[in-house]
Amino acid sequence: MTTGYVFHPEYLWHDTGTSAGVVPANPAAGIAPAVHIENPEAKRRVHELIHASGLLGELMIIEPRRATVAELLRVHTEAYVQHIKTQSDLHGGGDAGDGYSPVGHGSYDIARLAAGGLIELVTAAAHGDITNGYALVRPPGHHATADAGMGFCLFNSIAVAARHAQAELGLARIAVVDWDAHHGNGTQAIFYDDPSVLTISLHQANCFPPDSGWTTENGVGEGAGYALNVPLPPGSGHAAYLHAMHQVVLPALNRFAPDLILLANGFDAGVFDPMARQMLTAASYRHMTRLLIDAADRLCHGRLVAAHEGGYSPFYTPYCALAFLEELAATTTHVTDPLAVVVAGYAAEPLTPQQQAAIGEATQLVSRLHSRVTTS
Ligand code: 3YP
Ligand code: ZN
Repeated sequence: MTTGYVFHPEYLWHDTGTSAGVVPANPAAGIAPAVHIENPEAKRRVHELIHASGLLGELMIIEPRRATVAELLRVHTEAYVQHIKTQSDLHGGGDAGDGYSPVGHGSYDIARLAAGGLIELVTAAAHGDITNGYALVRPPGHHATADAGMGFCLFNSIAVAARHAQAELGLARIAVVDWDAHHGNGTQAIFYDDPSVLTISLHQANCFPPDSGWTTENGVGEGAGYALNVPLPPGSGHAAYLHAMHQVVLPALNRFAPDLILLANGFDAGVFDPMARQMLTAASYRHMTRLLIDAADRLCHGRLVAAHEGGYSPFYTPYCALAFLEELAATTTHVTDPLAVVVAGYAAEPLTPQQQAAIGEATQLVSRLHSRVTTS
């Protein structure tokens, strides 16, 4: 059992500039320059903790490379790839599309290094060099559609890696689990009519993008049934997410029987995160990870490959990520969640009827998935 790890200093050099959290600075409108919420700090601290805890020494380092244009074009349009390059070539940088997604000077190459890092990780998993792995990348990707960047995302690294796995690595059926606090709308849209890629997103209902990620979004054409959404009420935490894992994610994975599980691994459903109002703890992430690992062991030789997405609390994201990665590597370090005592009360919140109803609606849809598992 070997766990792969992808990281590169350039991931921290993706420059999101002086936005006031989310919106571009605009003195005339009274918006003073500040720091964009998707800045290197939280992820730098994740990497440092992986190193300082000793965990790094137990991982197989996988060197990223830049995804080629041909690899990006399996997912994105030529015009969109060119748009990101053009914005990236500007000295002051530009935006990927929605005004919230800065493209720093040079970020085109860094976004290609993020997508290529995930390609390399999936390749190592397919070849059996690693069992599972984690790519600590920036910029994130799960909101990016074929022809538009949004929500801080430039290229959809998970989608690029999924298409690469199908085209080059003989992995035909791919499940994408997305537990970032926001809807994985880009990944969903890219595979919406495709039954070979199952997308499952757990997220805060009607958060970002607005009016996106409802249970009724279930796939179209051949892909009908192969997009699943669990829009959880704001304030959902340990009990709701674990219930959703047991009632929706695991049964859907069992029926779909993937050759590979990709994880859009956002830690912004953590209780201290500024960009959502969910209440997961490091222990919640550990527990959810355990469940996915068990599913991957049962279904696809343990092949579970994660890409970092959101997670904006510099002081809590690192402990959620460490719990996740310890679990992936089937080990522990001397570092424990320093806030465990503080968050214990949140974790004990019981499932509410609203959460149960939301999860129940998604559970109904799991039975629409054609089951490939033959009962013997
Ligand atoms: C993008 C603009 C407002 C909310 C924000 C969400 C980014 C994110 O973490 N997506 O997963
Ligand atoms: Zn997010």
